[in-house]
Amino acid sequence: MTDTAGVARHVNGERLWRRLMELARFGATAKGGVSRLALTEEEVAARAQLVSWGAAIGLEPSVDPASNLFLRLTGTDPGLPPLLIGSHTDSQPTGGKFDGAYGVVAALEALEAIKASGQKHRRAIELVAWMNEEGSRFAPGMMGSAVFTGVRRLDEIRPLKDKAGISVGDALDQLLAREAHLPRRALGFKAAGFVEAHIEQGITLQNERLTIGVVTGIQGKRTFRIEVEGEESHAGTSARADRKDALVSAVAIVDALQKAMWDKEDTVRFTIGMFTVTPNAPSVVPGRVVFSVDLRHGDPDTVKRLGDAIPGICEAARGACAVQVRELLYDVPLQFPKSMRDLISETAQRLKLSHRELPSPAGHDSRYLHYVCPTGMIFIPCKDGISHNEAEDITPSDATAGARVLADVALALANADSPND
Ligand code: HGY
Ligand code: MN
Ligand code: MN
Repeated sequence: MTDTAGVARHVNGERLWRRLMELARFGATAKGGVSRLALTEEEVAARAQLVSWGAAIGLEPSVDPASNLFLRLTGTDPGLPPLLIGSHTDSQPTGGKFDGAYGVVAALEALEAIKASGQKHRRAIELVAWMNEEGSRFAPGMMGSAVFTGVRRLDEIRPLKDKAGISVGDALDQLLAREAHLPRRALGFKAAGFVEAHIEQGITLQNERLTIGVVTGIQGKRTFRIEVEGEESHAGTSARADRKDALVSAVAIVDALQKAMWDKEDTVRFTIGMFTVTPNAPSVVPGRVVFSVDLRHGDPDTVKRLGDAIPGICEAARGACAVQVRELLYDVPLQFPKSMRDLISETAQRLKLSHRELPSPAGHDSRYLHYVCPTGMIFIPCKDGISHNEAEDITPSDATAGARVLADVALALANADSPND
């Protein structure tokens, strides 16, 4: 095993924190968060900043047809599949400064530390910023990593539209035109492995006063779009008996779903986060309601049972309206390989950082990379477990600790064999 002890000490916590704060400027909100939706001007600017930081340390940029961005630190054997480290730069509309951004900036810091250490590594190590992890502007999320790993096809996602009717394809073409100066990369090259550093987005590490989370896996997730079709009519003249009120039906469906998904152990994660009423006018009986369903659980049978029940529940509660249920995503629970978990645990141990294994209730691009290469995740605490919220916060020391573990793990993997060699 390569002696990587010397790498972590080259991680520069002040530089890491400064870059995190600088990246947070792109899409900064008044409340201290970020709104940096996928494929927007804000994200183009954030990516340009990453490329500029990378250029200063000799990282070679490239971008694939899904606009996944790569910054490459070459190794002594360029023929080997590279190790990938990174996360995402897009955020929720009222997101925090660290969800995704921490993993990308920590990866940059790890590359800079590895280079500064002078330690040799056989395979290239590439920072990656995946396209549209959050799935907020364009649903479903994790589009860039899904296309990179073959879980989805690019021609399947290009027609999908945001609320303004802009397609992924048009937004992609615009961003890629702005990055015409960056070398192009084929879609879906072989990777030796993937490691993602991320904030926990939960409260376990804070409660147990621990610094590093060794992620065991990711819970299952199913997302749906529910469309309720009624009939617009005059609020003053149409009788209740004659109405096809899409809002009344949607509320009945939501109530029935909430009741069906309720569990006394409070382990089912059921969320209706998006809810649009059309025409959304005070004196018009709503003709159409569209809302999202996000269902998650750690047990595969529960995810199957509850998700499969959704269409029937909607049909039974629709009242005078019609209802259409579209499933957008069905991801089963997964466990990361023990070899990756052990490497992260041993590294945290050697760096004398308190740590424990724990699952990820939140979704990550690591899910799809897990399907094609050995994958692991490193968590750091986030204040009170708050995330997908402008108040999201971490400490500089935890941020530095996570980057130190990432740097050592990356160097070790860059000198290890991979099943993809
Ligand atoms: O929704 C998720 O779990 C991720 O944070 N996008
Ligand atoms: Mn994230
Ligand atoms: Mn997120």
